Amino acid sequence: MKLVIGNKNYSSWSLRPWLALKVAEIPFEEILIPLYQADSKARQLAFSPAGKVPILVDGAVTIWDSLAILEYVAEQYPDRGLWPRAIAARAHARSVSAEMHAGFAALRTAMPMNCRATLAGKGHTPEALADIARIAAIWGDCRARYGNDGPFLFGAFSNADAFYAPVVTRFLTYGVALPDVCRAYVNTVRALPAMREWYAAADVESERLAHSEIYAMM
Ligand SMILES: N[C@@H](CCC(=O)N[C@@H](CS)C(=O)NCC(=O)O)C(=O)O
Repeated sequence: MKLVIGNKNYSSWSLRPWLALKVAEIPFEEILIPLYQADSKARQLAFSPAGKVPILVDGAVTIWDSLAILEYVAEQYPDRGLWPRAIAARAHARSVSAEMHAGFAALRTAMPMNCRATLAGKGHTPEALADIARIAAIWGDCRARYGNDGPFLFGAFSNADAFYAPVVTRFLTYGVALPDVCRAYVNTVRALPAMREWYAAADVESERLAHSEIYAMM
């Protein structure tokens, strides 16, 4: 399988399938196309007519949306437990993942993913804080229900954690105050070896994307 992704520092959608594949120990070839360069769109379009990353290519099959990719990988590797095994927990995990996939626009706008930056206090708009409160409620509910089974949202690592991993990076970058249970969850995700690998690669990327660096001094 080939996974086409964008800049590790900035591409929140790319982090989701990359992290799930790494944690599930599913081998893949990474193809990184830096975003918003002169040739980026043409290079993305060579893999998918949607022209966005991430894109998973598995032989003749191409999947070009993070949620669709994670569904595909979970079906191809059912033994990896990428969705919880119990039907009620699985439905819950899909609900919180879909809520992330389709929502939290205010958080995304005010706090673009920027792994290597330290922007404590920036982007704390009322709308972003409302999104953060909802995410804290989701995480708190998951940890209360499934915490006995492990340190992730549904106990063991699942696609739901992959979906919220970019939010974890945002909370760290923008110094978001969180209840203890959410702070512990942030630390758990950040400490994953795969997350450390992603951050280390983001640190040494040279591109600076103006549309993500919204708090940079002009
Ligand atoms: N809904 C898509 C969103 C994909 C997306 O917006 N990707 C961004 C990067 S994080 C992108 O490719 N932007 C480059 C462009 O639009 O040219 C998914 O879940 O994969």
